[in-house]
Amino acid sequence: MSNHSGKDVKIGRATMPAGGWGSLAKVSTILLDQRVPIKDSRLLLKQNKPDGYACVSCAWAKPANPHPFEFCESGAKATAWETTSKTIGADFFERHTVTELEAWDDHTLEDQGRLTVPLRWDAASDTYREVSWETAFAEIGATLRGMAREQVVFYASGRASLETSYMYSLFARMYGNNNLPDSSNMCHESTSVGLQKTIGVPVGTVVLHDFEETDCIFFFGQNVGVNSPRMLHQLQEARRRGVPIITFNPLRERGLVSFTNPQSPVEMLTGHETPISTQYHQVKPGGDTAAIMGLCKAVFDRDDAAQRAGAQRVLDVAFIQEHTHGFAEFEQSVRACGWIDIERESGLRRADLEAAAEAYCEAGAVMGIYGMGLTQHRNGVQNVTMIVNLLLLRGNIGKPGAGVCPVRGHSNVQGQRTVGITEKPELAPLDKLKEQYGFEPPRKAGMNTVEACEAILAGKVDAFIGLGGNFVRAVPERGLMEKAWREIPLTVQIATKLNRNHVIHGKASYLLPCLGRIEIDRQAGGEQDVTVEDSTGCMHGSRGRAEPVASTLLSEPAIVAGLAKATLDPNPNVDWDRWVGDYSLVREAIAETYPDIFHDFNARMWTPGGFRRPLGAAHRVWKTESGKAHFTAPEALQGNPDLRGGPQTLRLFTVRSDGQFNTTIYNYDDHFRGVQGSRMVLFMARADVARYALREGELVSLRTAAMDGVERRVDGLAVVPYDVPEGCIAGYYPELNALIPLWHHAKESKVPAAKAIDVILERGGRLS
Ligand SMILES: Nc1nc2c(c(=O)[nH]1)N[C@H]1C(S)=C(S)[C@@H](COP(=O)(O)OP(=O)(O)OC[C@H]3O[C@@H](n4cnc5c(=O)[nH]c(N)nc54)[C@H](O)[C@@H]3O)O[C@H]1N2
Ligand SMILES: Nc1nc2c(c(=O)[nH]1)N[C@H]1C(S)=C(S)[C@@H](COP(=O)(O)OP(=O)(O)OC[C@H]3O[C@@H](n4cnc5c(=O)[nH]c(N)nc54)[C@H](O)[C@@H]3O)O[C@H]1N2
Ligand SMILES: [Mo]
Repeated sequence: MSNHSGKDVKIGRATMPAGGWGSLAKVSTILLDQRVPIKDSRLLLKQNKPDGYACVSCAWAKPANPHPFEFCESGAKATAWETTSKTIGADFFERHTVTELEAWDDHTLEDQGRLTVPLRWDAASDTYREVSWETAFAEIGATLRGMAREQVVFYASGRASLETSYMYSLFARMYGNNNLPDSSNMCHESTSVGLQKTIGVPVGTVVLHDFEETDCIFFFGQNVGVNSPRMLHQLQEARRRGVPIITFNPLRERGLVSFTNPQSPVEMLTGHETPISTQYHQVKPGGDTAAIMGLCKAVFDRDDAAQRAGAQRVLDVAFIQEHTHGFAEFEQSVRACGWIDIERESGLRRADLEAAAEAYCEAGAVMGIYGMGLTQHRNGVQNVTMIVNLLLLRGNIGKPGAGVCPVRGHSNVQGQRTVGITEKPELAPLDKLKEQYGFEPPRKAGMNTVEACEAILAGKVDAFIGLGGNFVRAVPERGLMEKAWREIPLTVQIATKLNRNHVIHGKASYLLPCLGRIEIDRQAGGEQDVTVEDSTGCMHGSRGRAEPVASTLLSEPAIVAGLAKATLDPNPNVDWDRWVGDYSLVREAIAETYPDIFHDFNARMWTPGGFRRPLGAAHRVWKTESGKAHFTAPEALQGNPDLRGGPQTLRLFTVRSDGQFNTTIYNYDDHFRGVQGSRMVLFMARADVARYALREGELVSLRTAAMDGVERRVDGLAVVPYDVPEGCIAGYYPELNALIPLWHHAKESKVPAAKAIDVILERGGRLS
């Protein structure tokens, strides 16, 4: 099996804008590769439509009046990947031992197709063997019943519906713990913490309509062309109105530079491109706090000048007075911060930051959009609170066209948190659950992702249940984690496709294959619909449209119910079977637990554009400690306070390509960055390539610059000269996760700091 090491790499020029014919060609290739039946390729017309299914790719908002083709290259790939006609059953696993499968790469594992039968690992033959659903549930239930309640982890990956997620979190709490880590612990937890404490909501305040009224967009560390391409429609429309888009990103991302709308025949034929970013600032990884300090400093300078000239103030003084707290301290910290420090830590020049601040000050309504480039840092929460600071200076929260817009990842990751998948007991309505179901919910804090990893390393996790995802591949500290994983007494994975976390498994291991959201879900009460929450806090119905790939699959609610019934003592207030027969009953239960958000859930779930959850901050009602929006003075400007190597270190940040969805690797190409045939590459500034006397395509190794006695290295990376700042290199997640120490995470949110890892480069890299 090829390991697709850096030696196979072809480096070309990335000539296509985002969208465009290149994207369309990729869509048809993947439909063919995955042998998607013709009738199912028409499914794409049902994606993100009022009577269709919610795309299984990203969480971007779904408009009330969708485009005729409300899908993008990424969504089409995700659909093809799920509705593939390739399947693997018991015979596949008889032919391949698990040890053999471990040598297969991520792409090859998933490319085998959909899992179709429940499987249990058999130690004697080292193979997965088919078991009946009844046996699987009974055995897992019996084992869980005998375990220490606080040593079982219930992970969720962000895709499962609101209905499944509600049932899953109830299962965990009835079992006896709050160990409900979620992929958002590796993703936007910095947002949930940072926004909650500053503006009193854990999610963004922008809705689609705001794009029509905004005057200026600040865009930090999010790669829209690859990771949320449908948002390009809103950005393109804003650009047409002359709205400046000011981007901060160390890497010149093709999709942030220009866009061709694949849904516009004229643009496709003429090759017309809309330039997306009007200013592009190549900030140093981890330098955003410093950059935003610079922006704020320039805003204060302009306000000072206005006051001297007797002109209108630049700060929104009335808003600051009425609505905010902590302004004086913040102002002081900005004024005390010198441009020399700002320039050094951000890697940007004062004049450039002043130009960005000018656009900010001239705009009536400004949005701050951001992604993993801000959250996955030691100071990830601070980066988020810095965006809030910038917006508050001119009253840019709680008015049309303005606000904060974190771009979420998985298609229901935000919703899973909303309906109870959280390790933080204070965020779950425990008293309400007690009253509704008559049990004593656990009050002790559960484990988040990093804490679950720590407990696994310490041998303190007895069982790990995964509702989707590829945990061991997605987390940091690969070397130690893979070793410790094999010692977990029981691992259970509810999944659609075979992945690394199935072949690296616990001492007892089960794979439970489920229906995907695109598939028709038939239950006792007829065909069932589900719901999801998008990135803008809007809830949508979703109806499966494709024939299930196998009749042996169970739905996610049915699997969660099966596990719960086999594990828990019967509770007269929870009828798992009735819920599985009719998901509208689960929605009624959700509405009873969360009446403010979900009242009349069944009646409202098909509202075009979704129904919006109430968000105080969007109306300037601040549910914070002080009842006001909080300015927060930053603790430090440095992006990487405790992983600072010497001058010989490079700062690595990990990114995604258009050929992947997280650990799902569709192919080895990155057509936006012009790389073909390999993901084992390092994007490096030309000046650094010269400084190290390297050749394009030469293989090198990376070693983490941490003095903690753990050897972390990755070999066989091909050098690709690229437009990144000097001293910084970029490479792919998940291949480079072996380099991230587990303790290298955001301070308050514990999101692994995957965007700034100080490493040492060694020449003559071995092939891995
Ligand atoms: N096709 C596709 N779509 C996806 C996914 C996928 O893998 N493939 N994943 C989904 C998920 S779960 C998520 S969370 C989202 C992720 O979507 P994004 O938030 O876009 O995540 P990344 O691709 O990891 O990186 C984001 C960008 O941050 C930049 N960056 C890195 N470090 C810094 C920094 O210090 N400062 C700034 N300002 N920028 C920086 C990188 O160059 C990159 O362009 O996408 C979702 N959608
Ligand atoms: N270095 C580095 N590490 C990172 C990141 C980074 O940017 N850099 N990003 C982090 C982020 S933002 C995230 S969200 C995590 C992602 O971490 P995870 O969410 O754990 O990983 P995924 O790769 O999305 O999971 C893919 C698997 O989910 C299963 N699956 C797919 N669809 C379904 C479904 O409908 N139901 C069920 N039950 N299973 C399904 C399939 O078996 C597939 O193999 O990784 C994090 N890790
Ligand atoms: Mo994510």
